[in-house]
Amino acid sequence: MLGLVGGPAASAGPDAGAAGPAPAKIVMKSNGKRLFFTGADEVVAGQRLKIVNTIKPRAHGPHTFSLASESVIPGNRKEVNRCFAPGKICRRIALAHKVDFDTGATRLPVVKAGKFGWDRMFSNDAKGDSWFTIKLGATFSQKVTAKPGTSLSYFCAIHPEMQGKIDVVE
Ligand SMILES: [Cu+2]
Repeated sequence: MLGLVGGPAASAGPDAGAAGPAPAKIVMKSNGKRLFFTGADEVVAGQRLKIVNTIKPRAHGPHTFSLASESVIPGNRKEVNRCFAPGKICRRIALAHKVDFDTGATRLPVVKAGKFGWDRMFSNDAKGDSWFTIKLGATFSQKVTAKPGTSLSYFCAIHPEMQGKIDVVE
């Protein structure tokens, strides 16, 4: 929807330190028209959370997996359509990733906020943890460092209708 198609594949995230239990997994998927996240809705604190991009970039361009508080994630069509306006959350996330708006490429595929790992959601006044991907089959995995009891909401800043939530448990 934004013309952020093409550009080099800058999104191959590291999947290092694969010791320990299998990571929880969230997959970016397409069923033709609809784009969505599917996968784990629960993760143990300290477990790894892996994001997988299975959507062909030629049709839909890049995606982000961006932790963001529910209050800033677009809740209706109007908010989705305005998400890239100056100061709005989609633009803020793209800027945090240093996305080149002409090519759709980024020099910063991983935005880190808070502690190491998945723990910080974008809010009205702070950055959150986010991964940018433009390559089919790309994955990114890191530890969930948010406290048990936290509910991490997330969405795609390129297709804000892609949304989900994962609960961090003991
Ligand atoms: Cu997307």
